[in-house]
Amino acid sequence: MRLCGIRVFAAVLLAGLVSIGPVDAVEAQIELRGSTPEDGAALDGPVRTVRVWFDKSPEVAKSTLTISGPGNRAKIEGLHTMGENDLMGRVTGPMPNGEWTMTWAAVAADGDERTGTVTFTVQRNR
Ligand SMILES: [Cu+2]
Repeated sequence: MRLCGIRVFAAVLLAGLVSIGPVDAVEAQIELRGSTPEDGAALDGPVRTVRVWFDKSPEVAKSTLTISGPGNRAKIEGLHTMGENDLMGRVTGPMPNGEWTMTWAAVAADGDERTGTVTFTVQRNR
């Protein structure tokens, strides 16, 4: 599918994330393990796809991924999973320079639920 062009990159990223460390057994809630864009990223242009990874599989129908920033006209559409404990979507609409916040709310099959944010900046070079 067209959305999956970053799949190879994502697999490499995910392989790197696996080495982060053991899961805290006390923490049962679904946890964020990574994202594209990464939290704190400084981008030189708008993103067309976004993706977040967790320690377990999120239920797409119960989970959400939204984006907000200057003008608030960009939207995340077509939320789906690539079957790698992830949520993925495409970004439509204009994404002006500035600070953007991606807000995720994930519900796991066992009912675990958590929300969080990833922030990044867009600053075109010309
Ligand atoms: Cu995809």
